Amino acid sequence: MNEQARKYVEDFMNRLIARNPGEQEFHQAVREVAESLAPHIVTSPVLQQMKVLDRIAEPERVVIFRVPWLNDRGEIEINRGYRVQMNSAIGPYKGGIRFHPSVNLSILKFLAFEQTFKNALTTLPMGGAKGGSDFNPKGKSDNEVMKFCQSFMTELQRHIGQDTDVPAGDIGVGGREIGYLYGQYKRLRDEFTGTLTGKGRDWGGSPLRPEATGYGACYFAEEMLAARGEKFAGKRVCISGSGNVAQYACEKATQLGARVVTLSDSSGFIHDPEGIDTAKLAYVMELKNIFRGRIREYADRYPSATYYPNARPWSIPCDIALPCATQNELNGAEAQALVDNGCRCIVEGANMPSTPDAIRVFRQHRLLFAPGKAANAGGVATSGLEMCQNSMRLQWTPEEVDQRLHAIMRNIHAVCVHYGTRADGSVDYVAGANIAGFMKVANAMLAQGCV
Ligand code: NDP
Ligand code: 2IT
Repeated sequence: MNEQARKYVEDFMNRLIARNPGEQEFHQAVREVAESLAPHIVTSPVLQQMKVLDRIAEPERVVIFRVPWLNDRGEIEINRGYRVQMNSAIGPYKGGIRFHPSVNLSILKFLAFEQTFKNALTTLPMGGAKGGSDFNPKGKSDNEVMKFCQSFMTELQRHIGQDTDVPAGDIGVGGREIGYLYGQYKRLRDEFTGTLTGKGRDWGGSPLRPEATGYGACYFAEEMLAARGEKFAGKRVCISGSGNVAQYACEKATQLGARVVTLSDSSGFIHDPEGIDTAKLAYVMELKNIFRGRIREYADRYPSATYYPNARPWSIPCDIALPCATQNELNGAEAQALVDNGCRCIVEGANMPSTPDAIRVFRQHRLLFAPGKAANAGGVATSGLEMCQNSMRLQWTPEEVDQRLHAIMRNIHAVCVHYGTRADGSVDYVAGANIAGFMKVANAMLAQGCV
């Protein structure tokens, strides 16, 4: 980056931090994008005059609301609900809902900001949003989760709609929660429309939406490997998380001939050197999705595995790493350990799982590194396909959805290569994704004037 671009980033970030004090995750996500774009913005008078990046970093609307509900003991509990409607330049607001005790405005603004570029990369007409609550679903009964979802939707329903804002799942929000949220939406609005995605297959959901994020990340990894003449087959893979994204990343990597050796949750990780095959993954899905158990129990069931409490899986030697749990779950020292142990490819299933220090290490060593906004876009892309099927009042076959998902991931890879190829021929997928996503949103904003 030249001096002029560096100064642009620092001035821009100083303004952003002053306007949004204390929002560390939001600052982190915006800085990465600003660094990728600065060399282009400083040579473009129109992008500067029209303050496109300044406008993209300011949410169009943020709604914050009280969510009161009655627990099973009849006591009142109070949570805070949010919806960050970041950008609607290329389509209705679109993005997931997260239920986790760590949820705050900074985390949801970083997620909504990332979502804006990710959705642009899919080529489907979707703007960027994110929402959620500091509600903790762990240890809650089905009845309590339903009561909470109904109260949350009682307020959220005024702010969303099939042509306005279409939420979906994220951490702590899966098929069960989408069902309760949709039931209450339909009851209050008296309409059966595609206002939420991730619905059940029998009531408007798209085939393959549950699988799409994990599958898509593996399709993206396949493209990166192919560009270097390599394949998934025979590779050792470390995955973090054991939720929706991790489960289907594990399934697809295994189908492609790799051996997945780790999974984790916020309490620790399991290492199974023999590999987490189809039967073992079926056990994990039952454990996590039905019994809502902990990954520790895997090691009780399979003696080939060891459980490491309070630790993350990045010390285990692997060829490919797929962080699929949460933001900032892979730091600089862990990135160096991956490199030292021979890992050559990191594909982010989660949103912003690698810290800036970790990304510096990956770049320095010219590793194949795919940022979440490109690699995990298969989830929201398939949500876009669900919206399309809902509008047509039709349902495609799993094969047709898979074909479209695969084509979308291949196309995202191609545009990252187009915008991110360095002078030495290697690909900076971070710059590629940021520039390609930005161009589409920026051009729409320029056409639509000062709004
Ligand atoms: P789930 O709730 O299904 O699973 C989350 C997993 O990550 C669990 O294993 C959870 O462990 C672990 N985890 C959550 N928070 C933490 C934490 N603070 N520290 C360590 N582990 C943690 O969520 P998803 O699989 O849907 O989401 C995972 C990631 O993928 C998120 O970053 C999400 O934003 C991203 N993503 C999701 C998409 C989707 O379609 N669902 C699409 C694109 C990205 P525990 O049970 O202990 O909390
Ligand atoms: O981060 C994400 O892309 C998601 N949680 C999926 C959003 C969606 O609307 O499907």
